[in-house]
Order: sequence, then structure tokens, then C-alpha cells
Amino acid sequence: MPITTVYTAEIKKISILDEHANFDEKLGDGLISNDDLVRLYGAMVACRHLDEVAFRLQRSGRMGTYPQNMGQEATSLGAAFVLRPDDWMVTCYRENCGLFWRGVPMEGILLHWMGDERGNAMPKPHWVTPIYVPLGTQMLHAAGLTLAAKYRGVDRIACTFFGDGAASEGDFHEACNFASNLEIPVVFVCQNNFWAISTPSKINSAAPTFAQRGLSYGMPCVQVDGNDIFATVYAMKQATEYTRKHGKPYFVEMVTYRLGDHTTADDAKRYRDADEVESWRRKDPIIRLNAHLKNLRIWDDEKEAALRSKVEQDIADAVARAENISPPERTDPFDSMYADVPADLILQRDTRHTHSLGQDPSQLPPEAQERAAAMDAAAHAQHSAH
Ligand SMILES: Cc1ncc(C[n+]2csc(CCOP(=O)(O)OP(=O)(O)O)c2C)c(N)n1
Ligand SMILES: [Mg+2]
Repeated sequence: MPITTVYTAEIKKISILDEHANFDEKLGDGLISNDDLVRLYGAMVACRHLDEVAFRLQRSGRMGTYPQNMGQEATSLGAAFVLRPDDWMVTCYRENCGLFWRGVPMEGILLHWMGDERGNAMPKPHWVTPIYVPLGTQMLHAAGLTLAAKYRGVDRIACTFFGDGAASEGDFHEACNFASNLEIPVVFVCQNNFWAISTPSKINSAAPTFAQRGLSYGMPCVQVDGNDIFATVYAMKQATEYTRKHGKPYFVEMVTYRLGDHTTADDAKRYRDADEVESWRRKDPIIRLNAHLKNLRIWDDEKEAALRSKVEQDIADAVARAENISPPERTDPFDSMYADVPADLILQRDTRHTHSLGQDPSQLPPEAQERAAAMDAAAHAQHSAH
């Protein structure tokens, strides 16, 4: 029996605007208009400034734990720029830049990390899900949301984000398997920032790339320089065109680096080498785009100063809105969770009591007792009918 090759593969890496602001005209010309480039730059500067403000809010006791996005702005932003407004964007917790591009208000993100439930109520019609901290869950949700769209015959794809660490969760593999076998149009974006808190990616994966994980699920895969807004936009255009046309998933590994601590509860100096951090500071996505705009002669110090003062004011206003919001109602979580609140939760919402957890009905207020009895009777009738 001869030995034959049944499968060969290669992973390509896309880089257009490198850390020295060298620009690949063949790939990059015409990809993003100058007006959009300026808007994208403004979005990154705003996101970075919010990070700095949020850090100070946490340190002064005005906010809970906060994960800085610093250094990773071009990943989610490139994706959000390419996605249609009614595609799903299903994020993790380091994708502020893309979320703001989609219209999520800054005070919503601040409220989330201040522990206010209303920060999770993503305004419609932004087609974004709330911030996910339990690693991996969001990828399954992205596959499920898009499967629902497919059943309904709606032209909608999803893009879901996760880190190098989350790429080793079982949920990741289940979501990839589910999406590829059932042919669901999801773009999987792995943000490889080389660290999962203090665990370096080299001991999390023995493979040379994360991109190749998609190969085992039959997906096209690519690696991109995630600190290069041109490369993330280029890759996302390829990925979304493919998923939309074929109704199948696609895998994009965006290589990036978090310049800050994992969260405000971490001190990365205890496990990261200062030289490594310094080398990535030079690859900052904002620095290189700034240089590119100047090379194009569409940016100068005056415009920079005007942008920075607008951003500072906008963010000060967003902080004021978040901090001056009226106290939350106890009913808020019910109202933002479901399109149609289920009957047993309506009971909880209206009476502040739970019947479903076996609470003694005699302890319920009279109105709730009546409603609980009616629910029991309805459940009994339904059960008898079967
Ligand atoms: C299921 C689960 N396990 C563990 C954690 C604790 N945890 C929070 S973030 C994190 C590291 C995640 O690293 P990565 O996926 O690379 O994302 P990054 O923070 O680098 O963006 C861990 C272990 C969690 N939130 N959820
Ligand atoms: Mg990571």
C-alpha cells in the first residue's frame, strides 16, 4: 500500500502597516479611506484614554476591578469596522474599542465594572452581547445566536472574541465543532496576547500558531498582526466575505499584546519581563497609525491636540453620567434579561419573592400567593394534558 498525503496546510500571516510605519501599498491601498482612518485613530485614542481614566477610578475606590484594553485596540476595532451593524458581535472583556465603534455608550462599560446591572443592558439595535467574564461561554453563544439566524433565514453572521487562554477551554472546541459541522457563519477571533493572566501562551499551547486550531475543524485560518489596523480590517473582510458567502466559520488569530496588567487586581511586573513589555510598547497600534497619518499628511499636532481635548471632555461626561445615575431598581435585571419575561420571573420581579425555589407559599404576600396558586394550577393543567 503506498503512503499518500491526505492533507497539507499552511498558515499565512497578514501585516500591512508595521511597527516602523512601513506600509504595504499592494495590500493596503484603497482598503480604508482617509476619513475612516482618522475616525479609527480617534476611536483608538478615546479607548486608550478611557482605560487610563478607568484605572484611576479603580485606584480611588470609584470602580471595581477593571481589565485594561491598552495595546489591543486595533483587534476589536478592525472587526467592528468590517461587520455590518446587524451582525452579532459577541465579545469577551477586552474589546471596548470595537464596542464603542458599534455605539455602545462608554458609561455602559463603566457601569458594568462599577457593578451596576444596567451596564449589561446593551442598547438595541447594536447586536452586541454583554461583557463575558466566564471564559469560553461566549463562543457557544455566538454559534447559537447565528444558528437561530440561519433557521429564520436571516442574513446575519457573528464574530466572537476570545484570548489565547480561552482557546484552551472545552467550550472553545465545542463551539468550533458545532459551528463547522452545522455550517454556521461565525468568525472566531483569537486575541493572542501571549498571556492568560500569568500563564504564558507557550505553556498553554505547543503548536506554533493558534490559527491552526481552526484547521482541525475544517475552517480557513489566518494569522494577522493584531496591532495593525489595516491587517485586522483586511483579514476581517476576507473572513466575513467567506462566512457570509458559504455560511461556514472562519478562524482569525490576531497577534497582539496587553500593555497593562491583566486587570487592576494584577501586577504583571511579577511575571513579565520588562524588556518584553518595552519591545511591545514600540509596536503600539496607536503610535504606528499616528505615524502613518502624518506620512499621509492628513494629521498634525494641532489636530492631535483638538482630538485629545474632545476625548477628555467626552470621557469626563461619560464618567459623570455613570456616577450620577439614579440608584438601580431591584427590577432592573429582570427587564434587561429577557425579551418576554417568563411568568415565574414576573412573579419574582413584582413581589420580590420566589415561588420556584420552594419558598413556603404562606410567607408570600397575599397578591403573590394568588398568582403562585394560579401558576401552580396552570402547570398542573398542562401536566395533566400530556
Ligand atoms: C471559565 C473561567 N476560568 C477561569 C477564569 C479566570 N480568568 C479570568 S481571565 C483569565 C485569563 C484569560 O486569558 P486569555 O483568554 O488569554 O485572555 P486575556 O485576559 O489575555 O485577554 C482567567 C484564567 C474565568 N474568568 N473563567
Ligand atoms: Mg491572553
